[in-house]
Amino acid sequence: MTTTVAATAPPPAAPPADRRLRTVGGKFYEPYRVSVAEYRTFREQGFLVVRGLVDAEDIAELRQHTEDLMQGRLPEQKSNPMGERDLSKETGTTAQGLEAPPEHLSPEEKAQYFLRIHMLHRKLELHERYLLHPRVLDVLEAIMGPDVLAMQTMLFLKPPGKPGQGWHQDSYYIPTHPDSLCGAWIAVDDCDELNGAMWFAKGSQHEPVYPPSSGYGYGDRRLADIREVGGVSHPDDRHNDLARIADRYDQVLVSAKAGDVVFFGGHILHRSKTNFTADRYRRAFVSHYCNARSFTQWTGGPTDGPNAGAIDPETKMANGLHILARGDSHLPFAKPRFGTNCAAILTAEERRAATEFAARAMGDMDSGMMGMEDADPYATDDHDDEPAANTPRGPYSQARTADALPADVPRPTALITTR
Ligand SMILES: O=C(O)CCC(=O)C(=O)O
Repeated sequence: MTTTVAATAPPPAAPPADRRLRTVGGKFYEPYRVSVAEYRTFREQGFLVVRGLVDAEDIAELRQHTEDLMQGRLPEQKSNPMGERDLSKETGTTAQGLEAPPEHLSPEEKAQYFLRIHMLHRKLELHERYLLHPRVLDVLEAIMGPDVLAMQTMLFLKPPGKPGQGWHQDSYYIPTHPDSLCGAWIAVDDCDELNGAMWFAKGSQHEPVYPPSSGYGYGDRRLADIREVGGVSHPDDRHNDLARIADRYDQVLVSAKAGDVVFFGGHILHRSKTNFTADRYRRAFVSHYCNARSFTQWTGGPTDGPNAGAIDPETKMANGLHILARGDSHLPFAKPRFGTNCAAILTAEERRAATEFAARAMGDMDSGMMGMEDADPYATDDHDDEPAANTPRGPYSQARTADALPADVPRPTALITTR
């Protein structure tokens, strides 16, 4: 008797890294390409609004999630009942944990128990997925990347009547060196002046970060005449010293539709006000990122449990706690706990392939170019999209790899690869 052994099918080829990074939760996300105008807007005014970046299906998922969370319906909330509180004593920065509001309350009262919850991407798969949303990362990659480290998440529920957060700068709370912090604020509800949309002091991104006169906070203390500030984030301008600095700038209200995303750097002064409506929520999913080549000692929470050992004992570097979202880094980084596709799940080779930018060869010191030699000696138009019609195009510009050069052309010591 002969036994036929079925040949084992080879495992399916892994999809190319680019496609894998764009597929999150089984859904493929079309790339978003930032324009030059958007890049300039981000630099000039300190923030950028990208309309409709997150689609309606994702917003519906986020909204349903916030409703379940406010009603205490998530399985993760069940074992953590919240105590009764005097809600009138709470400020715009009072944060809750992953707790269930007291059972006996009405649905409206339960919702009033929440203003904001931080760092749920370390506990809930859904939050990790929105922290690593491919289209949000597309924008970050272009404006502050290309190497992007995902550090923090906050879910703002802000039901009717709840206070906003007064003037502040985000790098005061989350310092990175070099300072490259950037926030991405996803509107889950439409928002305007009445329900507490964000305000920005347009142009204040050029201000240093003002350090605290006491308590938690960081700032540019090396500047000779920097002022220490009190009351940062206090919603009443009379008690918030940053209000005097914000008053030097145009203060711009950023109304948004659900799915719009607001990007803002760590120095820009911004605030939100009370939700003055009786019946509209102002929910937002907010994440903070830095360039993955920046060093940070900011941990974002307890450093025990799964985080133990991620902090460098000598330098106190905490990069190893934060997720590499795009690109690569020579510094440590974490993998996503729930396995969301992002740069951290790629192999080192795949990451490197995506981050080889350009090469310049060390050339002849007598050439008058200080030892630097253009990899493509014929390249004369490194700014224009289209070269002028009469621009000489040499063999180096036409052949994109050294192998493709005609045999009689001298090989350059290095060739810029254009992808
Ligand atoms: O959404 C808000 O009300 C404030 C958000 C904010 O200031 C921030 O994310 O830094």
